[in-house]
Amino acid sequence: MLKAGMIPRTEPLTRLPRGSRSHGETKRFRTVWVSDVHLGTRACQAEALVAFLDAHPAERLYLVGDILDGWKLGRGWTWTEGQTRLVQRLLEAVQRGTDVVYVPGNHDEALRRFGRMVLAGVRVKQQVVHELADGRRALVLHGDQFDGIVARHRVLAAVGDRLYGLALGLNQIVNAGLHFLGLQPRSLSAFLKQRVKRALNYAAGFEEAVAREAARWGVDAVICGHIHKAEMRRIGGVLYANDGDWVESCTGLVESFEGELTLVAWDGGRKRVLATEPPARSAEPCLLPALGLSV
Ligand SMILES: [Mn+2]
Repeated sequence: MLKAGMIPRTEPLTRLPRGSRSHGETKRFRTVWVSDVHLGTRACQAEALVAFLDAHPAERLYLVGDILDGWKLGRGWTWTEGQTRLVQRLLEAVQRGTDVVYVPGNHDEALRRFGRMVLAGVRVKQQVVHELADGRRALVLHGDQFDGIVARHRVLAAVGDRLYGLALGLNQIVNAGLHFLGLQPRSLSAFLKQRVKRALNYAAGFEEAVAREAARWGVDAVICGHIHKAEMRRIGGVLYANDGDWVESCTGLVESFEGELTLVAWDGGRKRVLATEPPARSAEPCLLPALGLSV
């Protein structure tokens, strides 16, 4: 698990007016986050991402992991002109004064060895705390760190499924015992069924595990990728934002100069707003404690 001391604070960005100009380019956003591009695979939507970056020039660009798919190296490696163009576009962003930060994921984990290094002007960070324009702090990481936690839930779910069958039979015996002792009967099977149903939902398990970790850090938000499911919602008082992917959904997260986050999709060359920040009052309780599963 991550250690508190390992997460460095980013240098706060200088507050600049909306549409600030630097290096001859008007920066229309304070920050942009993209992840799961999977360069080197056939599914990579490189051209779409180039168009997205052209439409969203930012002061800072976070590449939130699985940008380059190292797992495909030497085996089914696919490279296209569009992918070369995307690499050029990223280097252009550096030249245009964008602070490009690369947070490696599991498919480009070799880059994790370059943590704290600067490669071609791109800063490599294991995970980082980004300070939003309004002062809120957001933990930025790829998210594969939570696979183990979610996998353990799946094992528990499988075990739970077996237990459920057993519980149906046990229930009658237990309740007969409770009745004998003059206590209220309880539905053990219903309790287990609820647990199993929830644990089987991988995405929800992942999202909640990430949000719980962020809450442990005392940050206001967490921004990740990895599961290729763009999402922005409040989980237990933490704003969970997943910037999605560039193999299917073509989605990214942007921050305005006021510090407002918006989840956008690049749909046939056009921008479509997927989600804006939910108000703090719509906070939903974190469901993991209700499961009683320790993480
Ligand atoms: Mn990943």
